[in-house]
Amino acid sequence: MKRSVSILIVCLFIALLATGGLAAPEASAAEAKTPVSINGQLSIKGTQLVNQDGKAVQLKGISSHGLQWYGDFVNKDSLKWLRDDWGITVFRAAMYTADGGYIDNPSVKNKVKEAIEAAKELGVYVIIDWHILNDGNPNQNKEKAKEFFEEMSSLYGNTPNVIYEIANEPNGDVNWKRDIKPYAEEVISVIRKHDPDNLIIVGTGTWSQDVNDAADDQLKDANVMYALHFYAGTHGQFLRDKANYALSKGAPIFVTEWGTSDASGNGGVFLDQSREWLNYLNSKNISWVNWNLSDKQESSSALKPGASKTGGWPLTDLSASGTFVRENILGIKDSTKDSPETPTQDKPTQKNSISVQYRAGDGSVTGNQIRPQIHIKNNGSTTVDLKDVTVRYWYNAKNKGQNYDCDYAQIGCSNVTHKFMMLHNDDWSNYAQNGDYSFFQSNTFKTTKKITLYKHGKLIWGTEPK
Ligand code: DCB
Repeated sequence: MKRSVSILIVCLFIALLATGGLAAPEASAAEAKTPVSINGQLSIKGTQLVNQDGKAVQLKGISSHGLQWYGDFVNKDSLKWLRDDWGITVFRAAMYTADGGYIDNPSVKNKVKEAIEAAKELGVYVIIDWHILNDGNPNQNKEKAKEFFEEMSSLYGNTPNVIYEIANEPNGDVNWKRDIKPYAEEVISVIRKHDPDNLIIVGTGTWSQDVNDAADDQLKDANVMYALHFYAGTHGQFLRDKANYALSKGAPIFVTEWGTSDASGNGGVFLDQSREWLNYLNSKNISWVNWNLSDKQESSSALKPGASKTGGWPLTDLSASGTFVRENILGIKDSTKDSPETPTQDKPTQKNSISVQYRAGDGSVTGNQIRPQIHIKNNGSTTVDLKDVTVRYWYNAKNKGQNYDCDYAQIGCSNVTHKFMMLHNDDWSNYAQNGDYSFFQSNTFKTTKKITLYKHGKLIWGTEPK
């Protein structure tokens, strides 16, 4: 009879060296990798968003709610938290034009500037969203839009952080050829006077669903993308079909807004449908931004009512939507799918294999130490000599010096040796400790393939990071 036997508990305690005294804070901040320091100037190749080296990138992040209502959630502290704890690479500043937004209250523009300044300091990309909605035809405030983007592009046209979204969601009696395309041509020519190359995203008809119309009659500019928006409870395969059509015509797509809710921003949440969408977007490498960062009492909001406006959110302050979105930005296991007792991955495929279970010894993700706790599990019936076995925990070292400590090992800490291996890894998703390849937040042991095992130096379990 075969039994699963846990043959070893190795608890590694790895403390990052304190930076004290050696490097000036400015110097270490400048060295830290950020999404923008790694990817630099973005551009379009075919339908794919690429970085300064021509490599495909998929940005993921979250949008503010209307800045005139929930602007308090947009500041350097909240964006820093989103970068470090959520792993966002892009943030969207949604500046409503109507409904008490920019047209009636131009000072809301200062919030956009604050978001851009913060994004520059933090090295994340930022979308300047001219959020038309009740004003469904962008030509209604075209002159104001040109004025606004004239200012934004002359202020920020030389920073690679900035992405312009010039018409959130055209809707109502509005037509690509007659209304949206001519508007876009005028606004693009204003932006291009000051900014020759940053991305410009153009909304499409029916609340940015008609990417097929844009694909049939594309803009000339080389770095233009078309906005596709969806709400998981309302829009399904028919809209993915439109996206496929647009891609087949060579039209690049950016999902600058999507929600786990229905199209009202409420209802649900619809996580199965959201998963289907995200699988689709990931399969096409399409960048996405979730709606929305606020504590409004509606299901699409990421935060529970009363949550802090400056980040630092414990997981208990995240709504169901916020929890799901954060996990999907980080690329960690979806906590709504598997109960801790029966992780689906806990079914090693190879016979007689050894596998790895892991839990986070320290749930706080921004500390100066990482504390992975690891089980090496023998799923077979033959004895494995542990002196032949190596386990690798993959993480991003922000400081040069690394310290190791063993808290506890079933076989005795003196029988565990360690070695730090430095690898060059320019995978931009790993810039934060939180985006560490092997890390995920779990109080219970779960099987993971992101901690690798070797026997005589040969990989026998898991998948190494690319
Ligand atoms: C878009 C808008 C966005 C809106 C969300 C959800 O509108 F770009 O501003 O956000 O999708 O509807 C919601 C907020 C609410 C707020 C409301 C009005 O979450 O708190 O009260 O805006 O400002 C869409 C998108 C799709 C469709 C309709 C709308 N659709 N819409 O497919 O029918 O009518 O707002």
